[in-house]
Amino acid sequence: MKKILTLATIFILAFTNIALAMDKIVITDSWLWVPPNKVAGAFFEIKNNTDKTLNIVSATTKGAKKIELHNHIMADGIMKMRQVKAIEVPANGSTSFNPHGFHLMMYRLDKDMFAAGNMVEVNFTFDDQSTASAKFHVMPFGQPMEKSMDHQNMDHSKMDHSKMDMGKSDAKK
Ligand SMILES: [Cu+2]
Repeated sequence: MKKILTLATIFILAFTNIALAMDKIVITDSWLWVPPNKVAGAFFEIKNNTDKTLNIVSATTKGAKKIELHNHIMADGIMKMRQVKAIEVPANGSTSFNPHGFHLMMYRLDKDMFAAGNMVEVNFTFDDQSTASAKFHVMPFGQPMEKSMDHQNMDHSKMDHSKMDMGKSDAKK
């Protein structure tokens, strides 16, 4: 009996070690592009393998003087960009950064480092002081999401298509 218990203990310890060996934070599909306005937008998936909610509170990279955390929100039918102080990555969950939602904005870029085809390393800091880093692939602007709107347009244009769709198309027939 004692032997069985010992074996069980060894098993539990082995599993614990596997769990500890797994990265707390995993960042995938990380890419960025530099629209004509010279402010880069960066996008990725981030997975939190811990039992605690983590909040991204800052990001830095060589070659950009400043990185802001942004979100896109709909206000009165218009898509607007907002700087946010932190972005949550739920416990044992993930958060998606994409051109239509959360994203990083990088300002005052080193043109050479941000040339298409390069890799740019970004370092993240979380609210528990832990850090993570990932390499971001610099894509040519307009790819791979040719149909997505660039930041400049999103910032200023009135995206009130939702209003147009609400019954008015029938009235015009
Ligand atoms: Cu933005």
